Amino acid sequence: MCRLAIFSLLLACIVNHSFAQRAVIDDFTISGDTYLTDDGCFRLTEERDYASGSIWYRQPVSLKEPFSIELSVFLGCKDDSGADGMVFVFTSRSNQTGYRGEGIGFAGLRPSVGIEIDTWLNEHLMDPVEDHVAIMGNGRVGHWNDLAGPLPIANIEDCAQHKLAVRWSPKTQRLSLELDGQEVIALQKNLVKEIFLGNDKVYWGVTAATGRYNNFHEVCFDRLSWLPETPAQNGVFHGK
Ligand SMILES: [Ca+2]
Ligand SMILES: [Ca+2]
Repeated sequence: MCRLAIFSLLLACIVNHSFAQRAVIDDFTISGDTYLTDDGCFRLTEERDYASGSIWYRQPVSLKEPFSIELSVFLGCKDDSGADGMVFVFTSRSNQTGYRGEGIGFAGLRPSVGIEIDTWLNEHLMDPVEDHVAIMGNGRVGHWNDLAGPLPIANIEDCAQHKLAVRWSPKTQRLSLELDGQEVIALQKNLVKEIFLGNDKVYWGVTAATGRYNNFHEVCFDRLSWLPETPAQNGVFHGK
């Protein structure tokens, strides 16, 4: 019975060219102020000024393959006075944290693509008043450099976990971010050629930072899936 189940699973994987995995803690490196919490998540910053942290998946992913990365994030409980946010990052060099404060641990990392969730208004960076998302290139956090966005989102410093899904399709060259099941921002770009100088192998990670104001920032890894290109087939292995 068990053998049959395993065989069926393997067959399903082969037929659908899809594979998903749950990571273990050892699959990640951590830097800065990050530590592992009792519930198996990573606390990137405490409610403390001028903190920063990041986690990085040890193995690179290939941008020649379609995949999705699913995470749960927590951006603190302070709406009015909470800062600064989190960034999901692809980069050629892993295990680094960029500038803290308004840099959200992403500023200065290059070559890179970052999808930010920004919770603090920095007027000189042309931040929207609302919490917002943007897709940024090469560690540049001023919105005049954005690859996509900025786009406002509902307050995310609500003391609750939120589901994130980052999806990449090499066929359509489309990178997207879903927040709680809704797509909130997307970009169509040849990332391998235009950002990573022809290198398709990139590391992914999540950074967070605080500055003169702070909040808790926490991330839990849910799954990494290599998916078929056709949307109709997606979701085969999305059940936990
Ligand atoms: Ca907010
Ligand atoms: Ca900001």
